[in-house]
Amino acid sequence: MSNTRYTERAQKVNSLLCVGLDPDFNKLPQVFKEKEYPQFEFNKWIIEQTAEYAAAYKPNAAFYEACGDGGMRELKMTMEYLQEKYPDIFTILDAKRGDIGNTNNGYVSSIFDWFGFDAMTLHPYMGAESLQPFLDRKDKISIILCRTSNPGAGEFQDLLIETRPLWQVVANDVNSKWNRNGNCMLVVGATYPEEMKVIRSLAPNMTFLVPGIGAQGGDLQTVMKAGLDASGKGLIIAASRSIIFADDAAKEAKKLRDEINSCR
Ligand code: NUP
Repeated sequence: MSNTRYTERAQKVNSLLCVGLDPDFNKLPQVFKEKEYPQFEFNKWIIEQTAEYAAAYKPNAAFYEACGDGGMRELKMTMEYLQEKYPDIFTILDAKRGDIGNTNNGYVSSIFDWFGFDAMTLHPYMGAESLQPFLDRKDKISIILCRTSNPGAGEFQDLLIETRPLWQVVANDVNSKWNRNGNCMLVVGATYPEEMKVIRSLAPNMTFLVPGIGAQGGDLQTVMKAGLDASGKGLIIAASRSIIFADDAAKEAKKLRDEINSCR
């Protein structure tokens, strides 16, 4: 099953940590800004420091798109570097894609095949029928937004559909209908642990990608209690800024990996 690439890596390094590669150009140390490939060189430096603690890496497309064609090239260089040096580390492109089916074929070709990512984030707004090109890829993972971490997440996600909020409908339907190939995961923000508890009960065996620890203030212990599955797994704990812009990225990654493990 496609899910196994994540679980095998998590097992191998005893870690549920995902380092977010969000190299906001303005925040890069000056030495990197002056290089020919600033975002790539920064990522390479971060990867070298954090790889032993990382089960996954998650670049967010926005920070690369913001740098134009150079950014896209450096995202590709980052992927080539990971594939060559750390082929067993799970890779997620955070881009929250989703369009009509025919157009989604383009995203599949680009993100899964050309870049070679193992997984990408998708929004469910256009329905399972539209996402079929992603869901049909048994060798890749579709990570569906369920309960996002942002303060205004509830504007639509809390709207009631008969008696249940939309985020519960998404959790339920992805678990029971969309996941026929066993290749779906859910995005569940660390800032909403009560909702996470409910989502775990609706989708007991599904893996959650959990952003919101670190810069967004999610509480790790509460999240781990709410989200772990029955086997003490089922979570990908993602942190970007709090690791990559720390004074010592290796120390910060190790600390978070250890804190996660002490809650398992
Ligand atoms: O609900 C979400 N919240 C969120 O922060 C879904 C996401 N994909 N993200 C992404 O996770 C966000 O765009 C960023 O790439 C990362 C969180 O970064 P940080 O707050 O750890 O720096």
